[in-house]
Amino acid sequence: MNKPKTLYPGMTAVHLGCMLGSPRHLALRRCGAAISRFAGRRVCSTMDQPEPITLRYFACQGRGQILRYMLFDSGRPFTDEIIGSEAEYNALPPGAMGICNYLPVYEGPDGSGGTMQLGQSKAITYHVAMLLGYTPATARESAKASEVFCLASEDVYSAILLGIWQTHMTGNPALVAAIPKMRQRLGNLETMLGARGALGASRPVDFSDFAALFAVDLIEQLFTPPAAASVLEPVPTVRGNAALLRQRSGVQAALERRCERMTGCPGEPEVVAAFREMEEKALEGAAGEYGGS
Ligand SMILES: N[C@@H](CCC(=O)N[C@@H](CS)C(=O)NCC(=O)O)C(=O)O
Repeated sequence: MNKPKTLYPGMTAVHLGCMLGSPRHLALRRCGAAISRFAGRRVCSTMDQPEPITLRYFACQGRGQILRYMLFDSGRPFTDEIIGSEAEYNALPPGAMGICNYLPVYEGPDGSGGTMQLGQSKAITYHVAMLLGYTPATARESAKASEVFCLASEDVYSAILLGIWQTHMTGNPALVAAIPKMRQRLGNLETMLGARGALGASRPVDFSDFAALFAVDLIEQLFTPPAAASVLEPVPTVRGNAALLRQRSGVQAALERRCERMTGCPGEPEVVAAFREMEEKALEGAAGEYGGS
């Protein structure tokens, strides 16, 4: 047997094999375009690709979801390459995971007439946003979009994704510990988005809006419906913007194809079920929590 490849500390390719996808992930899904198998990997691509773009990522939402939202929403032809099994992971050609040896990886135009490979989900977000017209026109607006993006990604959705991982790996209720600040963080998101103006009325969609949408997505997937409603009720701009984005055909295409798993954590269903037993306790701690991360 091959020696397992080390992935995260304390985690091996054997874990990866478990963490990658339920049978649903491994099935071919409709994507409103051509679906084919290429080099053993599941691939969805739109037709008539003038300049190919490939997004390569695992069969989970994780650090790929806002990229998928942007790419689908743009209508730009791209290949959504989903690595759905350990065998597919092991069959990746050298260099497919980029310089960081991580996914997601972007391959496509560099915006300067050439092509490039890019790793790191945030760097990919900034690049794809620039390429596809999701970067605000002024430096000020761009900075304000980054502010929203950083809050939504680091303080909301990465906290949830890492909480799921840590809970699985340590057996501690790390997810519960990540939740008390969610109301405060969503409140900050509400203030920031409110200050920028509601989508459609005063400004076009930019990359940060997809990050805010994904934050809402994760909260709705993680909590029971009443708890999600109680967290989202006080943030009408966040909810309203998410609802507007979900009406867009590209976002709907991305949602139709959305991976079932939030993370690739092998124990995610159990972690989430256990969390729901404790969600009330987690939310009780939500008042008056400041500082730290
Ligand atoms: N900071 C990186 C983190 C990427 C990352 O942790 N990727 C994980 C999957 S979500 C991965 O590729 N794990 C496989 C490995 O470490 O070999 C980013 O934001 O892109």
